[in-house]
Amino acid sequence: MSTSDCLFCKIVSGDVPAKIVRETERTVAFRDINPQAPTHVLVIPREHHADAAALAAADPDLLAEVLKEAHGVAADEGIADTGYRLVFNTGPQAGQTVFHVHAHVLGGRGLNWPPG
Ligand code: DGP
Repeated sequence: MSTSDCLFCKIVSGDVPAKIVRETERTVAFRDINPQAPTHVLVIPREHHADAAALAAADPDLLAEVLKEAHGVAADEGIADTGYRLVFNTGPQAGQTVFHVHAHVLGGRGLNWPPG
């Protein structure tokens, strides 16, 4: 998929609105449109990479920054101490629907394991 067709690239550019909660020069964090928990925030790199594997191969420092920002979101949301879950759905069978890498930050309620 080219970046012009990518929903999350459009959120980065401001062409699609989103509730942004945190930003750095290289990342954006915004609330999921269909929240699965009281806190459900997506953290993405501004640059387009299809999934976590592609980002790890292309720019591991940027993947580390996405993770750092995910922990920052948890702290901002007040769930860092109680616990939260970070998820990178990677590929269709794992439920990935948007092919611009994103970390889900989920918390604010008890989370079951294993996931569905
Ligand atoms: P995944 O299934 O892992 O690819 O997660 C994609 C997530 O993106 C899903 O939880 C719903 C969210 N999402 C889809 N479209 C939009 C949108 O237009 N705005 C926002 N904020 N989130 C979206």
